[in-house]
Amino acid sequence: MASFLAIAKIDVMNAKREKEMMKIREEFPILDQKINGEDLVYLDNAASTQKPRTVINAIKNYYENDHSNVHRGVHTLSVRATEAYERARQKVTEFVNSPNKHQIIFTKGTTESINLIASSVTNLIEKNDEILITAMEHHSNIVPWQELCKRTGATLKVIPISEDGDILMDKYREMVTNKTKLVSVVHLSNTLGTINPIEKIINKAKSHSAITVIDGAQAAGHIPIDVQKLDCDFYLFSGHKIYGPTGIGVLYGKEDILNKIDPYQYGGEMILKVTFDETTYNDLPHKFEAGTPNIAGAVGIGASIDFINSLDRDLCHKHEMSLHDYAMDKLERIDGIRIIGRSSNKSAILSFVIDGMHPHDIGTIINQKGIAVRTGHHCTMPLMDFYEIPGTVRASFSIYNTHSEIDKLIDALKLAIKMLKQ
Ligand code: C6P
Repeated sequence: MASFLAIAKIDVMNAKREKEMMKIREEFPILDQKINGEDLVYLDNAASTQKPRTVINAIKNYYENDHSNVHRGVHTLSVRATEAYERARQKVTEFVNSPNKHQIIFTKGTTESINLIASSVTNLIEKNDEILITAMEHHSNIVPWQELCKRTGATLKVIPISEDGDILMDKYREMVTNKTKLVSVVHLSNTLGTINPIEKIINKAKSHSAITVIDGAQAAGHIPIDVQKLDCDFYLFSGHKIYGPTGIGVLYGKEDILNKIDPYQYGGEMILKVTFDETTYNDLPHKFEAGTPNIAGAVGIGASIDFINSLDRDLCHKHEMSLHDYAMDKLERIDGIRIIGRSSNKSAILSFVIDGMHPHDIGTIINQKGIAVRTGHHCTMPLMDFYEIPGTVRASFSIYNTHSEIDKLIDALKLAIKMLKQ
């Protein structure tokens, strides 16, 4: 057991760090409000993070001063909008260390990015091929592959996980064969918090020439991403989980495969020449961006990347993990609590169930105390089946949360348990 002095030292370190982080909290206007007469405690960051003033202002400024359509007009506003849109693409390029900016495609979000790939690779998948995913995937990394398998006759295979919530790597290695055509894995599980060993997963898949897809929806805001180092074929994430707006997402792809696969949607912008007889497609990235894009969303994601780049990411990580560990320690002292997801390589996501109590009831009661958590299956129903539970309560922490907010969460949970036991 840690000595009293050691604990006191950790507390001082946490307090010092938290003081730094509180300057950042002031940048998030939404957090300063009451819910049901209580201070808002926002612990639903894995669903969507809140937005700093710089992101809100960038979007406002764009609409107030620069808005027009992109890549179409020769007039000044169209040129400005195009420059703003392409500047955002450049920021994303650097954020993930893509070799160049035409490998960055703007989408609606992670879900659309995966659907795009699953639709566009159809011509590369054949009957008897196998597609591998893990047991902890979000529905958006399951259903598009099921549909692809229906279209092509390929088989979807699921890599099993341990009770703690880690991928069983030995099983994975056995499952990769010459039949494996594509491996799609979540980088950081939205339900368990597990950070998967994607480097090893990608390497193994590549040894059998399988296409690799990494769902970075939860990871991109927490883990620095280097797609060249990872050497994956595709990496994807959503703006709204990295302090940016909703309705904008990113698909990074390797150039050769992006050139090989079919467009996802057809129409304006994605063409070079159209006649009634035939159409030739535009170059990357426009081949995959049919129609007027979410220009303000791109400006917003660009501003969110600037915001992340302004942070001390190591400090942020330590702060989030200190909140996680503090909450875990307090939760484990509550009778009847079962933590779902105990990987030794975790992020600041904490899922749990309480004996005999439905997660929705707990979520509803603690909302009365101003506390926002997510309850339910978190779009990972097969994972819920694996743990034989209907859902979990999930608290997910961000840079602007505080240790005293965790105390409020614990007090509210104790109240909920008391009420639900009556
Ligand atoms: N998870 C959550 O509360 P979209 O909705 O397209 O931005 O992201 C989908 C998605 C894909 N993969 C993972 C790992 C995710 O966590 C999510 C979104 C949210 O956990 C909403 S269900």
